Amino acid sequence: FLTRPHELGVVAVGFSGGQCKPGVEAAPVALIASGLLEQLRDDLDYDVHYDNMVHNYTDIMPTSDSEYRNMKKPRAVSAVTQRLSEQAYEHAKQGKFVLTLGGDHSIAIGTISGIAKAIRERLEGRELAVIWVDAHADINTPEISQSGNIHGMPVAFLTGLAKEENKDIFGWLEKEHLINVSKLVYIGLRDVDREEKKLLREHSIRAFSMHDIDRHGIGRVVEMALAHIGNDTPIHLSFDVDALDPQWAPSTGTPVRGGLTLREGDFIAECVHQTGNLVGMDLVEVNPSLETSGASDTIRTGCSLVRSALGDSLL
Ligand code: HAR
Ligand code: MN
Ligand code: MN
Ligand code: MN
Repeated sequence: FLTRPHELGVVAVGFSGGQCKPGVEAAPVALIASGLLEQLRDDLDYDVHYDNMVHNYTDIMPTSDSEYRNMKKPRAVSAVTQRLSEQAYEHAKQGKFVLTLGGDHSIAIGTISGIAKAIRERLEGRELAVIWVDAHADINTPEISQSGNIHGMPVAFLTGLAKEENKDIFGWLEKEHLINVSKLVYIGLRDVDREEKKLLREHSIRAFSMHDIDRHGIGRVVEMALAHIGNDTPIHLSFDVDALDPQWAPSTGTPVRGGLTLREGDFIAECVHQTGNLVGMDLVEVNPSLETSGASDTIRTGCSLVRSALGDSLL
């Protein structure tokens, strides 16, 4: 009832402005060229709604974009995510599953805000839960960020921990776009900044680090994550490919050793699919121009994660 089961809206976002390494904007083309959408259509029977373009939003790029509150390229990231928010909203409002191929993780400000708003409208005020699979927490507010890169901040803006009045710099985010910290769960964390840890503790945010996965096993961790969210809650899966160990996903901007195996990543996605409550997914931070010998492996990994979230490999 949460989505029309086989209607899939795909948004390809060729955007890299949330961080400093070029190349991540080429990921959607690489993922699609490797046959991902045909697999979803032919093997998994989705009715794929794709506008056949990689959006880079050059038409709305600001001409000047100086730092603001310590954020790099704030106007560009704000404009892109605002437009993406509307695209994701349109798909989700029609009951389609929203699959977004990034791009860096700043784009989640757009996807999650748009889907959260659509879900509230379609399901009488229901709140969207988010499972954030990542080596990083991406919950820096502009002031505590060490880098100023907005891909390290999306969760802060989406939860309202970071706020800004200026409409050109995320001031377009309204209450209906935001998610509740109590409906947010992390899996895979292993590189969290000191000030971010403080925020996670202060707001009692449910987070499963690699340590927790080593201790309990991935099966128990996913079970606990889903139990925290509760039954009959619409779920968005925001999957940063750097959650996986660089062995499986070397071509990414900020790789961190000691990550998930490919099977653990796929398993998370499969279990979230099995709830029947998944309404959207982001796949982000694939950067084919880094570690070029590993690019094809990273792209394969990305495709596998998406297929798993859409019900592949379940008998
Ligand atoms: N925490 C660091 C920062 O704020 C690194 C963030 C890296 N982020 C991503 N997305 N790759 O998870 O800059
Ligand atoms: Mn259709
Ligand atoms: Mn991330
Ligand atoms: Mn990350």
